Amino acid sequence: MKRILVTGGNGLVGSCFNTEEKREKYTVWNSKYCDLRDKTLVEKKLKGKWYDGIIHTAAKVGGVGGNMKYKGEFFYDNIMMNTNVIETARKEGIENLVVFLSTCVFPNDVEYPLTEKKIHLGPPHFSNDAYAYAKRMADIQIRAYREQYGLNYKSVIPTNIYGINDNFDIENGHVIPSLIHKCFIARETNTPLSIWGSGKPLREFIYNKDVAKITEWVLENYNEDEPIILSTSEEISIKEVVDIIVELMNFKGKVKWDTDKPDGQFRKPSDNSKIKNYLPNFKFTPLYNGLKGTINWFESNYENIRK
Ligand code: NAP
Ligand code: GFB
Repeated sequence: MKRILVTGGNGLVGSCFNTEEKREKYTVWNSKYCDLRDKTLVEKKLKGKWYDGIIHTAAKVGGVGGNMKYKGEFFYDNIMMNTNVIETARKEGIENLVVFLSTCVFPNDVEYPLTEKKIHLGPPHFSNDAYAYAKRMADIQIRAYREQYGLNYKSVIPTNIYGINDNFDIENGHVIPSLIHKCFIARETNTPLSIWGSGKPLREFIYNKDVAKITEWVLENYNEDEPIILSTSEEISIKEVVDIIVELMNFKGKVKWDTDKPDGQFRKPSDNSKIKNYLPNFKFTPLYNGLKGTINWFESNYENIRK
């Protein structure tokens, strides 16, 4: 494919395509260029533009705190953006498209590990149900468009993603960017580092650049009705993540656990055998190395980061 459109070009995943060396092949949109909730605007911006494919990363995204506080926006913004982009791409005759779901869309009460076939087998966890159902509808729209129009539209299901260009918003962001930002402030102000919850929940983290590389492959090579999980299938506790961040940021102060804050879902272990079968030699970035790179980038770009 020669010309690919990427939405959410300023985001954690989209920014991986927003680089000098990728400029020739990838066109990136951000929310200032086109508010994807506005169908007329999406149609106007895409009219007559030819792309071999679209990587649709744009979304209303946040951690457990943001998801619980802004359920209405997480539902409306995501269902409008996905519906508009998928339908307008169809009308413009664009044959290949990837949308992003998330492992939090899976049912909360289902036999583990999570596999692609289990996506609609029950209600998601209450802490992110609005976001999860909006995302599930993108999977339904994708399958419907494959069936009626024969389009090579598909979806990927990443686990928790982290890396440079993340959103370091302490209240509404995800755990890794929030902890890096809070640890920085605690170190600079000699105050305790406050962690949400018990530290017992387990998560699987995947580096944003790995997600981007695999998504490039999915757009150009994967053609199945079923979505595909993007995961290292390596679970780690929040406590262990805190220990690594504290070590890498050389924080010597007190760490305190704020159990009034939500633990969210206890775990969401995923089976990555499908993507591993397709890409048996893919080397996932080890969490320790990814965190080290993200923290160095955070410290040297603090003034200009999203926070
Ligand atoms: P992100 O960093 O928050 O980036 C999302 C981008 O979407 C933002 O840069 C924003 O653009 C754009 N956007 C938001 N509202 C928009 C609107 N109304 N119109 C146009 N653009 C809009 O998100 P991410 O972490 O890269 O996530 C990428 C995809 O992966 C999303 O679909 C997300 O649901 C999914 N996902 C994320 C995670 C995770 O842990 N981060 C895990 C699983 C799945 P501006 O910056 O220009 O406003
Ligand atoms: O990343 P996070 O907000 O998302 O939280 P989820 C992960 C875990 O980190 C939870 C703990 O157990 C939190 O209690 N945690 C500890 C913290 N300290 C903090 C902190 O300072 N900030 C945050 N945010 N967490 C999200 C879904 O769930 O996963 C989204 O709500 C999305 O929709 C995302 O799917 C990938 O993993 O709990």
